[in-house]
Order: sequence, then structure tokens, then C-alpha cells
Amino acid sequence: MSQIAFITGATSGFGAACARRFAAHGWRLIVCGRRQDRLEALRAELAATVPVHAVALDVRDEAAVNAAVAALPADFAEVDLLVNNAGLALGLEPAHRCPMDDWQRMVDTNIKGLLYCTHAILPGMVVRDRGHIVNIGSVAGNYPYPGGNVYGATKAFVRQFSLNLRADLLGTRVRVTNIEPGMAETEFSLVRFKGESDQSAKVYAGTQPLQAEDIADAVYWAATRPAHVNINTLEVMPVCQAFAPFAISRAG
Ligand code: NDP
Ligand code: 8X3
Repeated sequence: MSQIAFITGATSGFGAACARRFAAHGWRLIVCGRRQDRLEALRAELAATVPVHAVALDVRDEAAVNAAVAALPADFAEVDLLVNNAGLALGLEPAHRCPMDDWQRMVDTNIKGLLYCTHAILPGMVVRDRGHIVNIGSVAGNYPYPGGNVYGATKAFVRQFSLNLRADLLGTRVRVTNIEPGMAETEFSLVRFKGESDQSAKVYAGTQPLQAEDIADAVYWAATRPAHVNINTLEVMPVCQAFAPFAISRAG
């Protein structure tokens, strides 16, 4: 039987591109996200190619995550690949001007949501001695930038959690990968700037950013290495993006 991928945040961006990429290679899909209409459209699009199980799910709701995993139909229950992709950044203000609610939503989604999905699915992988967790981190977890305060910190958590999972899973055949994208044109900036499309468009103006399909390529590549190969981390940037020098204040 074909392999099963469980993809969170499949209603947009990287998650939707991953769903299409894995479907094109015959994987059965479990696709999640909060927007029911998007999920249904994706399910309708891909169901002609592969079996698709769509679950409207807010990853911040631990009980809902557990219930969704417990209720997987038998032919979707043995998940081979979990793509922990659902996530968001909110705002680009310095820390002292950020609403606490934004910080809480990023922690609840990017950290706690990823933990709930992992906690629900990983034990089955260990019992089957087969599986792969691909987390979507970010370059923001590796390099600080102004306004990245809590968003970058959540992605640093994802990086370290991924590496620590590898440590715990030694001796099993369960693999863990952290994919760390740089600037990619998805709905990410629209969400970050709370629907301000002019502000979001400026992020990508005059650049050639990564596309969602570039990251789907990376996820698919990591997931399809020979079984004895684990890609620990994979950092991917567009050519137009690099690093800033140290910033120096001369204010005295
Ligand atoms: P998008 O905004 O296009 O997609 C985000 C996805 O996450 C949507 O499908 C959204 O679905 C889902 N999502 C958000 N919150 C929740 C929630 N509480 N429960 C379930 N699903 C949720 O952005 P990207 O595709 O760019 O982002 C995907 C991941 O990649 C994120 O983790 C992001 O941090 C990371 N990333 C993005 C980069 C970029 O530059 N674009 C670079 C590096 C990392 P819905 O709203 O329907 O729930
Ligand atoms: C998103 C990449 O550089 O906008 O994780 O923080 S960045």
C-alpha cells in the first residue's frame, strides 16, 4: 500500500504545495487546517489522484488534535510522515510594542500545536518502527532580526526540539528533519501584517523569493532519502537573501 502523509496547515502555502507534491507521487494524504472551504477544495482537487482524508483542525486545540488522530479511518491510521507545517508570524514590531496576544498565538501554534501533533502521532511510529517527522522551522530560528522576537524564538524551539527528538529516537527507524526556509512568497506576510496586503506585497517587491513549491521539493526530497539516511536540518534561502552585519548603535 502507498505511504501516508499527515500535513498540517495544508490550506495554503507550503502545506498545500506539499499536499500536491506528495499526491503527485501517489502518497495517501491527511490534510489539516482551520479553513474548511479550502480543505474541501484541496480534497476535491487531489481525491481524483489519491485517497485524501481532510480534517478541519486548529492545532492549538490539544483535545481536537488527539480526537482527530484517534478517529483516523483504518486505511489512514498508520501515518508514515508527519509534516508539522501549520504556523504563523504576527507583527514585526520591537518586543516592547508587541501585543501579548500575538506572542501567545505564535507560541500556541508554532510550539504547542506542533507538540500536540507530534505527541499524538509519534508513539505509533515508534511502535511500528517506521516513520518520519518533518518540522517546518525557519531561518528566523537561526539568525536574529529586528521584530523577529517571539516568532524567531518559536522556530529556535522547533530546531532544538527536532534535534532532541533525534536523540530520543536513536535505535528506532523513525526519522526527524527540520526544514528551515528563508523568505518565501505565500500567505505568510499577509498573515503577519494582519491582512494589510500593501505591507505584505512590499516584503517581496523587487525580489525573487522562494515559492511554496521550492519548500515542497525540499520536504519531498528529505522524505524520500533511503531509509538509512536522516536529513537533520535543511536551511533553504532564495539567492536574493543573505545575512546582515552586526548592528551598532552610536547613540552613546
Ligand atoms: P501560509 O500562511 O500560506 O500557510 C500557513 C498554514 O498554516 C495555513 O494552511 C494555515 O491554515 C495553517 N495554520 C495557521 N494556524 C493554524 C492553526 N492554529 N491550526 C491549524 N492550521 C493553522 O504560510 P506558509 O506556508 O509560508 O507557512 C507554513 C510554515 O512555514 C509556517 O510554520 C511558517 O512559520 C513557516 N515558514 C514560512 C516562511 C515564509 O517566508 N513563508 C519561511 C520560513 C518558515 P488555516 O488558516 O486554514 O488554519
Ligand atoms: C519566515 C522567514 O525571514 O520572514 O520564517 O522570518 S522570515
